[in-house]
Amino acid sequence: MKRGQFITVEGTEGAGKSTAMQFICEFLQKAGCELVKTREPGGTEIAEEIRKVLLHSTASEKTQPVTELLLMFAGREQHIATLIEPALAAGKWVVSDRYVDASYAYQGAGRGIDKQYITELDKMVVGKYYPDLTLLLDIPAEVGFARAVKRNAERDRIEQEKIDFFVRVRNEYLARAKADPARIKIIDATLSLEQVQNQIELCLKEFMVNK
Ligand code: Z5A
Repeated sequence: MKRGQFITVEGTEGAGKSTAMQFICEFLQKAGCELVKTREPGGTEIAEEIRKVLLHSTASEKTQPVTELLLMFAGREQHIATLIEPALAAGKWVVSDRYVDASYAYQGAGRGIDKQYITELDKMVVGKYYPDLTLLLDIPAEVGFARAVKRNAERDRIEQEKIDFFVRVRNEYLARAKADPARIKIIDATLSLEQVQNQIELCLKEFMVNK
């Protein structure tokens, strides 16, 4: 059985990931791919429980940055073993709304945790389950913020961070894309929805030609 392909979608707040996820999944399904749509934090029953602690805890104490990092990787371990690995082995395509790049961006650059610790967890938990393609929806923090405010949804614990936090997150995402241009494709998310979708479609077509 030919192994499936693993695609992740990343970006800062208000970049339009949810909208892009829908477009990507519809495009791949039309192309005949058998698909599993998932997300992080979350994706499996236990990982979704961890997500609740991470994003919507009502505890009065502060979540420590390292606690946040370890919970992200705990959920990821569960996600890989229970969903990602079996789906890929069965020849399915997995599309995840966020994955390991987010830990470098948010916990590394955002929270200031030493990259070396993240790299160690990455080796231990992710190992060979690296995405084949990552679409990075890139938008300046203030533009993304304005969109997110307009959307007017309830903001989770991480979304309540200040703008500087999201500037650091964006810069780390861009640095990672620069370091690994074969895997991480930058999508200009400031453009109209149609233009964003055109860029995504081009990347997907190019990716599929080589698969
Ligand atoms: N996190 C972490 O810290 N470490 C990790 O390792 C992982 C995650 C895996 C939850 O993520 C949090 O987890 C996240 C990072 C952290 N915290 N933050 N911030 P999430 O993915 O569940 O939550 P989110 O970041 O808020 O994503 P979202 O809900 O998918 O929002 P979005 O990217 O902003 O997407 P959207 O809802 O599609 O778009 C926002 C608005 O813009 C909406 O009104 C759209 O209609 C509009 N939109 C979309 N595209 C366009 C264009 N092209 N033009 C104009 N308007 C547009």
